[in-house]
Formats: sequence, structure tokens, C-alpha cells
Amino acid sequence: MSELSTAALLEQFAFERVLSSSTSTPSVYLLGTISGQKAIVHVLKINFDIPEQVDDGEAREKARTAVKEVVAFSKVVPIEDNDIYRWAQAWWPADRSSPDVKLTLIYPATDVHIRKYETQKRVMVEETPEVYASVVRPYIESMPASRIQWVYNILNHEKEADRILYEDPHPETGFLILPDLKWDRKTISTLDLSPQYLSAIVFDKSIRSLRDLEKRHLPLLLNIKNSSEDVVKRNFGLEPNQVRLFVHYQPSYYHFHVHIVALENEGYVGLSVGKAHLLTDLISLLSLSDDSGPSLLQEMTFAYTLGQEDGLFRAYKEAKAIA
Ligand code: G7M
Repeated sequence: MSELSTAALLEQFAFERVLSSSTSTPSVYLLGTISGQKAIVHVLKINFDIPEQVDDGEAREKARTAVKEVVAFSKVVPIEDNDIYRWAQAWWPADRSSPDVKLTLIYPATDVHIRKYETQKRVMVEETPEVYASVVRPYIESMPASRIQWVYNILNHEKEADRILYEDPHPETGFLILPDLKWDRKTISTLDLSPQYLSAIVFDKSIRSLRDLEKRHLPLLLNIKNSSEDVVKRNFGLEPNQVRLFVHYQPSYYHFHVHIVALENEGYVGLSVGKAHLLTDLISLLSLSDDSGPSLLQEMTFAYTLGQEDGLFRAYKEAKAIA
């Protein structure tokens, strides 16, 4: 082992190439040499050191100080805004060429937002068609329309219009494809970048989730599948077998949309079992459904997790649909 300190060795590190990197962690494996010998450096960003328990006075004060440091930016450059959401790149005091973080500001945030992001216990529930009819559908119908104002802003071309990669304006089989807010989108024009994350948002406002899909919606889903494949091929040179198309149930927003994610974006949490449903599976289930009457998607039971702070969990509780 070398006698030199880690700092001294790193100073001599001559970079050769990136072995791999992950945007979700984020971390990077770098290959290079130190004094003529191969060296690998793995750099992993450390989590914020903010105490979670803020009940007692001392812990709360510690958290307040830590948070002050986290949001003390020297520079904030806006990326986009839509309704109550804003996205920006930000730099902490030591100014570097690339930003330290990408941040989202939700303002004014509603109770629904607060409950969504709060750490909470989760439970597994089974949603039968009866539970859908008696608990879930009334819950969806009770949601204020303002919750999906950002979607309508996109469909009306009032926001994010310059980000649209594809548009089919047909009221029943049409949709838009554009980057999801998860992506910083600054990099959209660089050809070496694959689509980390796109969404297809349909024009038909009557489809709130996959539970509303019937056999007559097959042309819409097939249209989304074909066009998404074209868009990623044309814009990013990706083959259809390098992209995953899926739908969330439960979604965060009840206006039907399909997620289009490059396979290399492996760390994305929204891929979890019981939440992500492949578009191909939905197409198969609709193809196997009767021509008239409820589709298999309307007749089957879906199992998924719910946070105990989620409004839907409360609706289940009130209806005594869970213990
Ligand atoms: O879980 P669900 O399938 O409902 O996912 C909703 C998606 O919408 C998430 O991936 C969000 O990142 C994305 N999203 C949310 N908002 C508020 C916006 C927005 O204003 N613009 C865009 N482009 N995507 C959004």
C-alpha cells in the first residue's frame, strides 16, 4: 500500500474514462492512473445530514441550522415553471461550472402535497372492482380540478410548449410527448443524451386512470406505443427494446399519462411492483376483453401500497375497506 495520503493520491489521479455513472444515486466510477498504475475512483454524493426527529427543542434547532445550509444557494437559474411548480438549477457557495443540484419548488403547497412527501408507514391494499366503485372512484371524483391544472396548461400549449417532442391533436386517440419534470431538460438538444424520462399525456380528459380504459381505447394505446418508439428513435437513436413504457396505478395525477423511460435509468423508484404497469400488458388485457361491457382492467383486482397519510388511505379507512 502506498504511504501517501488519500488526498495526495487523488491529486495525482490522471483521469482516463468514466466506467459508469448513475443519475439516481448520484454516483460515478472513474478510471485513471496514479503514478502509472491503474486506479478506480468511486464518487458517491452523501445524503443530507438533517436530523429526522424534530420533536424536541435541541433536535429542531439542529435541523433548522442544517436546512439553512442546504437551501443557502449562491446562484439559482430557473429551468421551467408550470402552475404551482417551478424547477431550477442551483449552486451552493463554491461556484462550479455545473450546478450542484436541480430543485423543485411547490408553492403554494397544499395538504395533499405535504402528505405525499412526508415519511410514513405504508400498507398493501387490494382494490377489487367493488372497492374501486365504492371508495376509489368517489375519492378521484372529489379531487379539485386545480390539482391537474399543470396538465391542462400543457395540453393548451400555455406552458412547456417549446418542450413538446410530438403531438397528435386527435381528441380521442391523440396525445403529447414531452419531458417529465424529473429531467432537467437543459440537456435535451445534446445528441449523446438518451431520454431519461418522457411522458405521453392524452387529450381525452375522461380517462382518469387505467381503470377507465375499455376496449375502445386500444387505438389510443397502440398510437402511444408506436409514436413513443418513433420519438425515442428519432430524437435519441434508441431502439424500442431500450425503453420501458408504463403507467402508474395509483398515479399522483388523475389524468391518463404514460411514462417513457430509458432502461439505463435503472434506479427510478416509480418502477416498483404493484405501481408500474407495462403499456404492453394493458394492451394485452384490453385485447382479451369483451367488445362491449367492462374491460378486464375494470374487472380485475389491483394490489398496491398506500402511505398512511395518503388521502386514499383515509378514504379506505372511512369506508372500512381496510382494518
Ligand atoms: O405518478 P404519476 O404517474 O401520476 O406521475 C406523474 C408525473 O408527472 C411525475 O413523473 C411528475 O414528475 C410529472 N409532472 C408533475 N408535474 C407537476 C409536472 C409538470 O408540471 N410538467 C411535467 N412535464 N411533468 C410533471
